[in-house]
Amino acid sequence: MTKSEQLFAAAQQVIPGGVNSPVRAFRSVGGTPRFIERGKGPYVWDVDGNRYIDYVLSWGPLTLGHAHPAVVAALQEAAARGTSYGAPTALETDLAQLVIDLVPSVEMVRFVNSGTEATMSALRLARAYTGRAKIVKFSGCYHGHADMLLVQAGSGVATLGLPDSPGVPAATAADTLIAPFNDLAAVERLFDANPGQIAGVIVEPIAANIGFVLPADGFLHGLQSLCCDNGALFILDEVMTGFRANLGGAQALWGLDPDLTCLGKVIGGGLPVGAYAGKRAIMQMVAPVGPMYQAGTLSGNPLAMTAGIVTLRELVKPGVFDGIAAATAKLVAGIEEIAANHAIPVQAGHAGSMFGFYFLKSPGRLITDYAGAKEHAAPARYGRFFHAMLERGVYFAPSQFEAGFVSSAHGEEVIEMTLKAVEEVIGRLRD
Ligand code: KE4
Repeated sequence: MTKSEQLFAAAQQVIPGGVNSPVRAFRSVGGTPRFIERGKGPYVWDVDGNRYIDYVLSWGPLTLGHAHPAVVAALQEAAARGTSYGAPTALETDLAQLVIDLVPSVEMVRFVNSGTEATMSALRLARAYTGRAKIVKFSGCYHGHADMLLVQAGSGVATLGLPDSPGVPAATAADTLIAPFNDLAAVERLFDANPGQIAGVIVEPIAANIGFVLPADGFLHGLQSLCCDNGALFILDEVMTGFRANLGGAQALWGLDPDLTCLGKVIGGGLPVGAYAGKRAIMQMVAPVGPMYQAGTLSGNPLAMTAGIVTLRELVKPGVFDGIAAATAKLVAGIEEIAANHAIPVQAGHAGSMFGFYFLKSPGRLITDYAGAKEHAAPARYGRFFHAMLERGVYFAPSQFEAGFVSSAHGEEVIEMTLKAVEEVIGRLRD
């Protein structure tokens, strides 16, 4: 037995499925999850000493790669002053200001401890601000595991093929209305059928929890207009796309002006952070200024703030973000070229430093929403690809329904090594 196998067996005795987040369990690709011992730059090493080029990067946060020297040094210095005070610090103001400076629509920020808390709180705020109860989300989009959002969700729910989670009361789910991603007419019908009842529409600007599906032209601006016309809040869940699709998030890339934005991942630099943010008039509803309650023992934690500040300050340095975006574009173009040379149908996409690709059952750009991903993707082929790449030291997401990420530490040589492994593997994928 490998050490990962031994550790996995032990972990399953005391932790459900041996993991603290389902998608880590390799359930959809099979095999034993690799237990990681350390990371540095673009690499992680498992407990058996195997090195991998990491394109999971903790599911997005590590835009500077693992153990960036500036982040580690700042955390060591901050920890020596104490790890948490339960009282305000200047660090929270500094990170809030960085977010406000970078994300066009944001005027105020509230920090929480995860993306789930961010979206959950943003929706409570939308309901408080509008006095309405219903929300709209999109099938396959994943906004964390709050009850009202675990309705036709993506990510681990899609990976495990779960219908919807038991334990979510029907009454809760009843206020969550669903539309297909990229289907503006369906949202218009929901507004017509629920006049004056919809508090907000929440959407991932890129559907990256069903793999990687870009918005159709006009879809996001259409949603924004529908919300404005119907008195509902337009909420962008940029937990994943924030500081990845573009330095200012997808809203900067496509010129959107959401009422609220949910953030996480990158702003914590690998420590637990989330945030909900947006227009001042709306954010002033939040306690203690306003009546909408939300709180958290470790919200704005000085270590998490420190890691987020250092990460964003590094990311905004000239050429850093553009360098990661160029490496990402080169990776995706290489995968597409190799697949085409071997007549293996794939559908790939990228935006800034995030990407994704589907192995398809037949050629064409077929996938525009969750139903399309389930119909046209070939997850068994992806599983074979995943393991063949793992054997060659490349760690992609252990699920066809997840996106991939590149960091500033993924230099030219690392991308070349990855594409060389893709070339070795992809030709053998024929069924
Ligand atoms: P967290 O609660 O996991 O910090 O964030 C939830 C969340 C919210 N919104 C979006 C768009 C997200 O992608 C996520 C979490 N992303 C998944 C990966 N696709 C986290 C990985 C996991 O669940 O282990």
